[in-house]
Amino acid sequence: MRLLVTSALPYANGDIHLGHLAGCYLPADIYVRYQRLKKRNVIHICGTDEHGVPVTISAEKENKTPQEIVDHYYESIKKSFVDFGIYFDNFSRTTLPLHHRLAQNFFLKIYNKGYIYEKEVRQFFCPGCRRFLPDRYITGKCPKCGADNARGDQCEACGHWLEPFELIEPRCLICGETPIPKQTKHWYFKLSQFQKKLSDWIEQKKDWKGTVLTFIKGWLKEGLADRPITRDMSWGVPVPLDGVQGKVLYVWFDAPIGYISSTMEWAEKKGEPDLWKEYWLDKDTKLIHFIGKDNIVFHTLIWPAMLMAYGDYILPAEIPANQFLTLEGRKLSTSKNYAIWLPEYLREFSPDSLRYALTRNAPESRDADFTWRDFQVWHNNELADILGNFINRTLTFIKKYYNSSVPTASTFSDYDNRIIGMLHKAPQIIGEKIEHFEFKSALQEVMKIAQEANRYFDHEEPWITRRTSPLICERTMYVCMKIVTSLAVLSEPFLPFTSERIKKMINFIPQDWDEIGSPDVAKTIHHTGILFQKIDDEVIEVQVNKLKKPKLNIEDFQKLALKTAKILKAGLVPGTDGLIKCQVEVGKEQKQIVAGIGKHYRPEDLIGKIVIIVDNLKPTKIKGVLSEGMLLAAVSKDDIVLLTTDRPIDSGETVK
Ligand code: B3M
Ligand code: ZN
Repeated sequence: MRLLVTSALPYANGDIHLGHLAGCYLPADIYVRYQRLKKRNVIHICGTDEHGVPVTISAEKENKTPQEIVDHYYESIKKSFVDFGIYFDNFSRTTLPLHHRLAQNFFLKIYNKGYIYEKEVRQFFCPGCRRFLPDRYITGKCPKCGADNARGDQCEACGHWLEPFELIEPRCLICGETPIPKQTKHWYFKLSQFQKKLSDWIEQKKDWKGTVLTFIKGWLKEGLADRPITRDMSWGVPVPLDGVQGKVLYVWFDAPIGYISSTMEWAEKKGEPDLWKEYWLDKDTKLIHFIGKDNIVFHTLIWPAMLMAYGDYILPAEIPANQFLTLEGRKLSTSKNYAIWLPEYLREFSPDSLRYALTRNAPESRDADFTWRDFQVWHNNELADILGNFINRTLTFIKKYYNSSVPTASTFSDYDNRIIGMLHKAPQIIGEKIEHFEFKSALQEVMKIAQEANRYFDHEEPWITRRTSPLICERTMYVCMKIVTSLAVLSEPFLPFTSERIKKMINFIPQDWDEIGSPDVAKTIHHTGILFQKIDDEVIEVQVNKLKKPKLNIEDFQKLALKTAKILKAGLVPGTDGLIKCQVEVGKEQKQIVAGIGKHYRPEDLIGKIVIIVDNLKPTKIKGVLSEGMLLAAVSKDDIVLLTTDRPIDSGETVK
């Protein structure tokens, strides 16, 4: 048996965030690491999805070419996966010529088999940009909830899926003009023809997740409609038909083919160019797609139908899709920049702490919420106090009292035997859970061992038996080392960096999942160290506050009346060493503003300066002194610098 594991191809238009990790990459990585420890034939395939409107919109927003955008994010995404310990056998890109060729051949083959037909349709055309607008290039009011800025395919506010023509007061996202309906031509995939075949196929998937099956059955019940698989754009895989120009394959048509092209690239790099065939053509391979909730319909219905239409390839055996992750109770949003971005996280914290939090609270069967507070509590009270503590107390004890050489034992108490029995059973219990995609509960089992271990250590009191009955102490420490050795392996799929550190500390590298139960134990302690440093409240507070900074609409910004003002008089507020009281002229008006700049400016140096103020703050008293506005300044760690204008200008002018 062979395992071909894929993770959804992330769009190369932004970095990876927490939602992506919890949705598919982390569970996939745990699964694959486990399978490797079981010595099974497994490969993990991924790559960036570099076509489609998400990429071209980002390019237009950032004033770059699509190529520049995908080049940048390909590198950045790839690196952050490595740093987070997500291991892929191949991480490809859908802009590779190999992929373009394969996607075009795929299209042609099912076209020639009669599964694709041409159709005239009406579509929005922007007179300003002189081009047809894909769904996501159109915005307007949602017909359902009335929210502004609904996209042409979905309203983010209420979640309603829609057609561009349903939008109220539609506008072009790029130039703002009102688009007009115009005739164009597209190619449709005959999805409707696969209704029966897909239903029969899904019928056999009784052990798939309930959430996934419910979703699929809903679609099947509504009846599958044919779907357009081309777009009027220039960025993408060109439609491979003679005389056709300016049309590309719809991104969701070419992206899943990326799983195959990435496997081909892997085989080529390995110097065995035909090896991919074993994985994609042989019925003895189990194809497993890890995906997030929003990708379910494409992977469970449309993609299998494409594969059925094509004919040769195997169909997915498992599609363990997760539900959504929310962040501090709110939906993650890339466009509103409301997320925790992986590269940013990794600059401050260790990968395993997040791997732990996201698995402990995985959205496996329902949506889950990530909070920084949980993250801190779990890191401190579980990783540090339970797992880290047990390993540290065992290793330091052996180092101190046995000169780093692990004692041996031959007779055991009932309690010892219970612990040893638990270790023997653990690989199977945990393994089964992982094989059923129950990662959360598998991790709980690992932590249960660490918890039991601490209880055992406390009960045995080796710090006492060391003097009263040395033989018992030796056997306790032997059993403790057995636990440490087991934990080093059992934790590997979940906490690979920690596992690696433990193995180094004990000079022992068990590599095989099933070997853990065997009597083998590390013989010496190489070094000791703290595995998890506690995370302080202040550190967490900074992160929580980062998320609180809301994004403003232009209307919000316009609420501020920013004005130029001239400082007429200035003096220290008596009894303070940092407050300066300024009389300022704002056009024809005069007002008093108190500012905390006394450590960086002398009052006399301020007189005559043109500064920028917030003119419409409610008057307030600072240390008993009236203040009717605010001076704007740039603030660094050890300096405060007032904002002034680039050229002389009158006071009272608008700043915007
Ligand atoms: N790029 C959507 C996403 O990133 C899409 C997945 C493709 S998997 C073949 O959520
Ligand atoms: Zn336009």
